[in-house]
Amino acid sequence: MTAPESNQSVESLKDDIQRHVALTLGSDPFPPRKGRYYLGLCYSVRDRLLGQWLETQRSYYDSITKRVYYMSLEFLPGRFLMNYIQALGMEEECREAVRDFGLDLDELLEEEWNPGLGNGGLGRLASCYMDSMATCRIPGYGYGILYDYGIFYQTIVNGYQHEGADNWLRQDSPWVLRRGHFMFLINFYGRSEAYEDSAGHERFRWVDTESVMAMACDIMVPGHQNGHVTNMRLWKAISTRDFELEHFNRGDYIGAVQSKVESENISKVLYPNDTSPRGKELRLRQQYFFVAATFQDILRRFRKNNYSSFDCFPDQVAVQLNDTHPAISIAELMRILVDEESLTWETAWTICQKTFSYTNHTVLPEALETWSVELIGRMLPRHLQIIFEINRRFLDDVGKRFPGRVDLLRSLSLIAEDNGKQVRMAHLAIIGSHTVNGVAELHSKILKTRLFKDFDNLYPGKFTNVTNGITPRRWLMQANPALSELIGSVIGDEWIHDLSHLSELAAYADDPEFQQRWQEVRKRNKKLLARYVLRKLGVGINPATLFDMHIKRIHEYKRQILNVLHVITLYNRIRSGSVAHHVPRTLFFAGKAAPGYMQAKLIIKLINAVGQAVNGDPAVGNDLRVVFLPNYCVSQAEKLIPAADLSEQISTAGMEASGTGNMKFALNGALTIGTLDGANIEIREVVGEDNFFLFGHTEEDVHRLHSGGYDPVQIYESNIELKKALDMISTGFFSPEAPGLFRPIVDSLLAHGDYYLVLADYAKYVAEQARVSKCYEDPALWTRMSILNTANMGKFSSDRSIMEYARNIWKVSPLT
Ligand code: GPV
Repeated sequence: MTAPESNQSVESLKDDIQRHVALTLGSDPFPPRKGRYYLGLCYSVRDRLLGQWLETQRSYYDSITKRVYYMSLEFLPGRFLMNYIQALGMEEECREAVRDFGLDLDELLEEEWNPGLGNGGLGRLASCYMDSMATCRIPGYGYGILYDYGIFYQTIVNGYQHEGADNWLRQDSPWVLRRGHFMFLINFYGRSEAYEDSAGHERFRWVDTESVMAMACDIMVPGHQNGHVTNMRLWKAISTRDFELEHFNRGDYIGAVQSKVESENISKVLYPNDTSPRGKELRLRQQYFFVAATFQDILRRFRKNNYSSFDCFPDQVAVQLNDTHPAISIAELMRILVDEESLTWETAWTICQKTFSYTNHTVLPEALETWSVELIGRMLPRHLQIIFEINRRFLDDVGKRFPGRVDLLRSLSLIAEDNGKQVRMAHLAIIGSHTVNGVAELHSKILKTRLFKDFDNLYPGKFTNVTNGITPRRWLMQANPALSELIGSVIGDEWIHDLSHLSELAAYADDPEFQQRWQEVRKRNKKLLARYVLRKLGVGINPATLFDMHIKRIHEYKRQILNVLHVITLYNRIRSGSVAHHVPRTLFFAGKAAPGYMQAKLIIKLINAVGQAVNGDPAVGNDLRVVFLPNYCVSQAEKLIPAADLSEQISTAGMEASGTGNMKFALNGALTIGTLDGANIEIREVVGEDNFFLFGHTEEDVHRLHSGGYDPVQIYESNIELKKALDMISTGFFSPEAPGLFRPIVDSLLAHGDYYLVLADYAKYVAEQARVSKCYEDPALWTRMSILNTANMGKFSSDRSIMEYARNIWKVSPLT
């Protein structure tokens, strides 16, 4: 772009911003105020994207192409403004425009609230995939719920987690386009009624229902500088008029308003579901609400193309179930096809199986969804009938193929009998889909060989793997501008579209000049973070120390406790002077605990208590610092990750399905200390054994230890440093005001069998951490390892993942 043109575009952007401040917001543009001008900029950027969005949506219709429906109850998109600006390639223009008003773009960006419509990895993955679908021009949509309240806002009070309401829509978001004219009726409760059709066949209809409307709210997801803008459609619950009239007729005004409010509760709040929200009626209502609305939208589009038959439905529609949260879709599509479209059961079932595919994200038994037969029967009576019929035909088939195998029938059945009758949603998703995938190689292997072994035998080839990925746009270009620029200066910018280009950096791994520039960037990022921590917590940290980060949901299987035991061990070594010299470290923890998960909340308190003891001990000085950053979210991750030296990925082997934070760190040049779990294994494979700090029992070891013979007490008795650390926790060293406070943590490790094998991995972990420190003392070595991590992370672009889904599962190709 020539200079005069660019001046022109800056001037017209400035005009637009002021016009929006005055005419959209109704505010006086003078003097320029940050909050108003932030919004003025949002609307101006939005204007520039809307045309592309309309055009993309129109091109889907024009080309009558197969489309992907990515159904997810969670999305964590992070802030939109910079994402849109960079997608449009107008960063410099925006910087200049706001600078002319005496404002700073980076400060304006901080005005945006994070849409916290997800819990963690699963929701963030969905957003990385939306980004890649748009960038790879895969025709499709994201579908979900527009929660009024996202994941709770976390504060730390006296070391404890406090949950606050995240009313993110308090100020209208400029990004949410409400489609007030676009509503679908959603039914619940009532009963299934049998009747005879004109041909004398028994049919069913769902009657006497209560209903609510689903209103479409759209958010644009742009591809990177390619003019393609994908739609994310989130449903909001709106009460129906009928519902009100019924009350009004009885003269019950307050009752009318109350029932209106209650029906709108469906989209009120995201479930913080790390310990699963088993049996929560509202959660099942959310699932069906979003499924029923989405399918009405899918069918509306399908009908628009005037198809003569439903046989070609699977040639037009691919539905990806993001975990089992949308699995009731399978019963819903069967209901539509059989009850409303009058297809035979067999035809309908074939269509279903060709339409759906299912991604499993966990093997932890407590996180596998089940719904009681009683609840489904009450809320979705016709769906329960359909689920029973699916099960009857399925078990019939299994019985014929494996006569006499009652054990097999019991293990495969959609209905579990052991704990009151429960519908196993994973089983429904497996048999209703053509493909089931895990999210990393090890995880997919565990699905096939352990969790769903019998299903794999029954349906060879149905189970497959798609290793997760992350978008390099947000997680490198946007989060780490300094490193992006350095990379660009030696290998160009192709990596933004094709991350495999990063491999060209390997040639510079030993180049002293490049190493120095690499270190300068990392140092700069660490200083920026130190400033942020000082601002947020009032705690000073030293950027020259090793930044060691453990940031993710707080959960026992992620083993924050193992990290804490290492910190206490270092602390004891420093205090006793038993190490001649120590590599100074700053430990960063961040993450939320599910509000009902007491052990996880106690772990947060312990981290803070240890931090308080360590940070306040003059004997420690700068050598060890512990900070817990409250309210971990996408934007905070973007600040932390580019400043990390060490990434903690220390879950019990076999328990972390994939992990995606692990990828973000390695992409930004942090080194990983990790177990052979989830995607760690594949990261280590590509970055090289020498550039990865490995420790701990393998998945097979874990399986063996769980089968019997593991004795954590014996390990405790025989390891002096470990015993000392645990004794300090259990005797109140970190909680003098309440000495027994942390007993439950120590009990879980000693008295209750240490299910997550913390003690089993402690010694190896501490030893590997010593190797980390040693490497860190050799800057040339460390920098080389860091460069090689970034250089070899090409595989973990979500573009690669999305193209695998597109080719192997969805059978769709990019629009040209
Ligand atoms: I199931 N995951 C999540 O964040 N929430 C869930 O409810 C379930 C899974 C996570 C896994 O724990 C991660 O290992 C994985 O990387 C992520 O999903 C994306 O696949």
